[in-house]
Amino acid sequence: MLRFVTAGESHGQALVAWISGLPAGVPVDLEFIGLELHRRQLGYGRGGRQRIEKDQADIFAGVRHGKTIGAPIALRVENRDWKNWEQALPVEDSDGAEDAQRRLTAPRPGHADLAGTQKFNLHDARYVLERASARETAARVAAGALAKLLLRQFGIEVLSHTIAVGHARLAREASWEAIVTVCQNLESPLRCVDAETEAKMKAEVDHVLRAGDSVGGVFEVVAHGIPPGLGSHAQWDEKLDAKLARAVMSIQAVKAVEIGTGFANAGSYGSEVQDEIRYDAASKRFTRSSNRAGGVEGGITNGQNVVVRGYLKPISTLRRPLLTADLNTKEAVKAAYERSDVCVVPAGGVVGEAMVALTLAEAFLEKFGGDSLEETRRNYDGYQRQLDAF
Ligand code: EPS
Repeated sequence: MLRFVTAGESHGQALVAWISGLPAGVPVDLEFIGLELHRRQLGYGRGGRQRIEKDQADIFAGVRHGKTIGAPIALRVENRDWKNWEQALPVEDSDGAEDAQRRLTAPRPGHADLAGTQKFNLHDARYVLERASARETAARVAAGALAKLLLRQFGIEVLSHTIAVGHARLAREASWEAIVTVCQNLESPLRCVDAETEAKMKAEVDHVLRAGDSVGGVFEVVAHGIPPGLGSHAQWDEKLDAKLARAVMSIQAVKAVEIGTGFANAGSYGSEVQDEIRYDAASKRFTRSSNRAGGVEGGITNGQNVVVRGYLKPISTLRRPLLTADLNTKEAVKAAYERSDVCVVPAGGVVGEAMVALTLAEAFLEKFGGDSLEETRRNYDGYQRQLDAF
């Protein structure tokens, strides 16, 4: 069973990820993990923090001589900003430590600040926001890179692109080749496949930067090379679309998830929505005329690309803050402002890739099993022969 958890606060010493259940013998390319972490840090509209951090994963368990050994993997991503926060967030208490605390008592509407302080009975939102922060997603991306390395052994790739920022939206479908190309271009400001739309997206970011506001958008994660048959229709909690929705919804600031063209499908007729079935004799596989289902039917992959969209609300930290009530005095005040990003859609996409890769890797290992990569491969190859003979 593939499992992963993370620990760490935004301005603590480090973020930590623990991932368990990968078979032994998966090659671990540290450069690739570093590249994934770098990709998450990019994007037009990021704040000053990304100039401080240069994320790298330090693996200290479960990988030896460049391969997984079947043991739990533990890794650490350092927070370089910690040196500026050691006094504010010390592990041990000491006399006078209170004076160095950076309290936040004006909860930001839309953030975990208020609900978290009430839940944990804290009269300072600092500890809540430290863990609610999207900085945590660096650890998810490192874990997701390991899932991608497993999937890659079977020809599966997971990438993402930006399809909307604020009011600017990509009006056409993107081919897999175009998504690959835009992902390879690390200079791409918003990872949008269409230059004209990207210029409009940049203008949306410029507008909120000037206005002291923030802007959300939509990222699309696409998984390519997925065999039919991952997930199951048989039980509600085995449905792959449900697992994908949960995984992507868990990303900070995501408030809606769509599989394929799910939202538009609800307002269309059946004949306009279902993807017609064809058979390709050369590859001995069933194909489709379109992919509005996003590669999942009945909770099972159908062999088409798996397409999952995450809808990000605008970030809740605003330079021109909204009104709130102070946690202690209960008086009306302006919400707290701390240095922050104004748009994180491209970064959200990279995190979406990690969450989709982890979910697909879990489903893949559920279907094919295997304690070693060789055993997983034998099972996978046997299934491909079954499909050939179907
Ligand atoms: C975040 C606030 C900002 C972001 C941070 C997420 O951090 P800071 O308050 O230190 O400037 O930069 O994201 C990251 C540090 C990151 O690496 O993604 C928040 O409140 O969610």
